[in-house]
Amino acid sequence: EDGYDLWLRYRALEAGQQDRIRPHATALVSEESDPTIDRIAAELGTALGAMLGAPPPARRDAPAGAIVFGTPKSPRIAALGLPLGKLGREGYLIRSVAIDGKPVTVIAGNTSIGALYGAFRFIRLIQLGEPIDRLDIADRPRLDLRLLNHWDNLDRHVERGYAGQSIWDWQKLPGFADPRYTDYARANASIGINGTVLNNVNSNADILTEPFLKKVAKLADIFRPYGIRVYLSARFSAPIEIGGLKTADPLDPEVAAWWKAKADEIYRHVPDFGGFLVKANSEGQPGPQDYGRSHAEGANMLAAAVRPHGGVVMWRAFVYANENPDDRAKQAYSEFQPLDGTFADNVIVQVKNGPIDFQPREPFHPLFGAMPKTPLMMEFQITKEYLGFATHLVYLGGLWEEVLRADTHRPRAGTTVADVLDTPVRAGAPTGIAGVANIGNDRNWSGSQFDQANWYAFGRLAWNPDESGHAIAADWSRMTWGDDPALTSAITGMMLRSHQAVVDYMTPLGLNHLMATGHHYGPGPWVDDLPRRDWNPTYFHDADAAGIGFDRTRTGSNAVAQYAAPVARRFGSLATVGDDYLLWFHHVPWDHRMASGRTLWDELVVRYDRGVAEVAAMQQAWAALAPKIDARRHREVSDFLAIQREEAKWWRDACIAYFGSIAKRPLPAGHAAPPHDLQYYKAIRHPYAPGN
Ligand code: BDP
Repeated sequence: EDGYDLWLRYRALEAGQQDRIRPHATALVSEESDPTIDRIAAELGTALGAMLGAPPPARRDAPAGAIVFGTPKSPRIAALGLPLGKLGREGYLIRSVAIDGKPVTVIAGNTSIGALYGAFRFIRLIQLGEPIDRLDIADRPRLDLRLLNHWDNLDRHVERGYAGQSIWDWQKLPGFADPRYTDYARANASIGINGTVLNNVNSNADILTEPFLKKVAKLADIFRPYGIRVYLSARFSAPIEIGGLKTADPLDPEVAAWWKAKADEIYRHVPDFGGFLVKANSEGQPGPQDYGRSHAEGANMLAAAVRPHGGVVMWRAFVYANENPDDRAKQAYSEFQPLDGTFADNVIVQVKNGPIDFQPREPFHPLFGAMPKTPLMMEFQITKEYLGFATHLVYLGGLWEEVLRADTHRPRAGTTVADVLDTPVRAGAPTGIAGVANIGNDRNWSGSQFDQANWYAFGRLAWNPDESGHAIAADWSRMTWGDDPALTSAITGMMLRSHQAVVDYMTPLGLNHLMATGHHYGPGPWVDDLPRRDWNPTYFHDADAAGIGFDRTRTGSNAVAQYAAPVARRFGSLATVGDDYLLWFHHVPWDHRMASGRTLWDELVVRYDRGVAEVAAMQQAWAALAPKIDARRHREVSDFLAIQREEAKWWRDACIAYFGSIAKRPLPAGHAAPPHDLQYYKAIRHPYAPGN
């Protein structure tokens, strides 16, 4: 096995289980015909065929044990009078019912897409060994837009991508459509993803030209039956680059007219095009501020272009412009919060989970809850840009759960980030979540077997942000590695500890942004020579002889004030901030007494060692699973864990060597000095890091 099958692995069930399922899978029955219904029939056929030994036959009548699927357009389903009213366009119902006195299972939605999601859920029940004889399940997604963001360039290089090249083979499209596009759509539909932004936010305007739109249309045609819409990252200066205009000023009528015509053209190719994602005035990208206009003026102009077609504009709040703000963490809030209420109603502001940039751990972004009149969507990063790339085993379900459950106290205590996301700001306002994809053309899709779990978990949390990261990990493990309780408990154990492990061996206690120059991979906490202050790790950790940490309290940048008062008080006080965000918000003396009773310096060392030890524990746990796992995948993971261990050690040694040179305190008893001096770690040059 090479991992290509993902969680849709559909291995034969053991005989007893097959015997239990077969009486409830005697036939596949549908009275409708549309491309999605065809896909449901195919998926149920493939899955049940593989798990039971033979696919149930398609039949027009509904014999006992049939699986009847579709919408109320099917007379049989309509006659059941199912309570589909509250399930919306994408919800489904799975029920054990009687038709003409015969027991059957009905999988129904208001649309065939709803039924498709129901079918994937039904398959999952069987994969997980759940009983299927007395089913009564009703479910619908909590968020409207559940999107992947591909940071894929048109030359197939993937920014921050660690799984090979882009899966979009633009050169061969539209003439040749890799069958893999269909498997991509199946996998996404199985977890409820309903949209995909095909190209990088650092966008190339060429994607909006006719030849590329034909390629985009081909992908859209493949994805449509799976309920997946395509979106594109739009380059704000496209009217100049491909339109021959002299300006991209959003208030210039010619510019607005150009975008309107461009949108009309896109919709001629892709009638259900989802809309644009825009990175503007950030990291050198063009934007409305180039013309003295606001983010809202830029977004609204684009929104007007797609509005007649029902499209949206997702305008990113990740602004990291070429000025030197007093605190980088404050910039998005400072620029966007005052614009609340000024965005058109088909604009959604897309906010990263934390205020800096996908660090191993960040407090939740202060914009969540602070723009009550503006739809905000979450941007998570599935690709592990700052978490060891594909080789480090880090399960992100826990990190995301932590963010989604954080209490914003806006407007009141108990309003979590998830609540902010899934409560429309007015009737009909869009809600959503995006994940920066970790998918490439590697056979295993994600660059590592375990990174598939992050794609999977993202989809499950996008469907229901209240799901538990633990439960999702267990489901994934059972479908990916085999349904054996000992295996599941060992694997989920590794996954659940893995996030804290990477935090500990890279950036413990609220530290962040410590990587060396040119990549986001290895350690470089000493780096202080980059032209912008807020590019340097020394800016982020601010270590000196007295202590370490970025003072974001009132005595410092006062970034805490961007949070609701109770949150600001908690983060702003040394007594209540807790270990996780300590050095994010405070500059703390090296001898500060921690909750553990240790000094801060000792605790830092203990954390670094704990992180490395956790990786060693994962290696051991994994080694013990060899008899239960196919050789190829087992070896791949073993090798990756060995790389992770070495690199965790590298992070630990380099950071302790450097911070020790500033703290000038002895290592706590039982903790070894780094094997080399600081110069050695400073001299390490990483020859090649993918995805930059
Ligand atoms: C940073 C990445 C950079 C992205 C940027 C973004 O390093 O490659 O372009 O975020 O989100 O994390 O726009």
